[in-house]
Amino acid sequence: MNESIRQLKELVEASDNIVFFGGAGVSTESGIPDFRSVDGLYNQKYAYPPERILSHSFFERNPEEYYRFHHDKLRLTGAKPNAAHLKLAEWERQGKLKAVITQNIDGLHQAAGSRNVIELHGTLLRSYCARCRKEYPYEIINDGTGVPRCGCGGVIRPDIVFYEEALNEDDLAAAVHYIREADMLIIGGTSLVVYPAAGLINYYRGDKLVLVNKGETSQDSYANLVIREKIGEVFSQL
Ligand code: CNA
Repeated sequence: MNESIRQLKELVEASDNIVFFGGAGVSTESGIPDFRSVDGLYNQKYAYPPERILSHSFFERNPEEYYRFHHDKLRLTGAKPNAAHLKLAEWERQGKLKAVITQNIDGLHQAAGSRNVIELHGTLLRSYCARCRKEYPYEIINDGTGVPRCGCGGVIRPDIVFYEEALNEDDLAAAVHYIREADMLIIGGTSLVVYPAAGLINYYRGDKLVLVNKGETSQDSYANLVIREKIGEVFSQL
């Protein structure tokens, strides 16, 4: 175990009010590509940039093109939680961790056993009609092809937050609350460029801000401890 991981281990052992804030990098070791790594979705070629395809106006105007992308890249295909998801769930069971705040939409924190998960960008595990709001099991999108339609004629959509859409206010308020009250904030697997989610970390008031990210982020200089390694590999040593 290297020195910075040993420091992280000591901080975790001494805390009983940890909050974790994470992003797509938490799930790459489960086989789900992120957006901004070299092999991430933003570096693959599509007719439109992914930010555009994943926007509210694009979904409304081009549901066929949206669903081509969705079935190709967002379909859930049985990924399993990795050591990072599992360790966070274990800390929650031990009463050490109060909340996981995630930008991910893959449901892997809950699959690992975490209960208090704030999904800032929604989840692929729920879907509903964009016109009449009737709810549908997620398989109607995940196991289907083409554009899924409701009995009312509306297009069924995943319960994720598209670009141009607002985050759920209750989720945002809860995230602010947990971060503000946290003794230790661990940020992992996020490039910290998607707002307003990335701005939430400014609510942290403590002196145990730990960043675990493969690449550099704009917030590295504010952290008390920076570990530039794979989060699953790091957490498997804690
Ligand atoms: P991002 O912008 O793709 O950044 C990911 C960050 O994680 C990068 O800085 C990488 O260097 C880093 N990273 C990648 N793998 C690892 C690893 N194993 N260990 C540590 N760090 C790693 O993703 P963000 O989450 O910051 O951006 C927010 C978007 C991405 C949200 O809206 C998500 O919904 C969206 N997204 C989610 C998923 C998912 O649910 N699994 C997948 C892809 C994109």
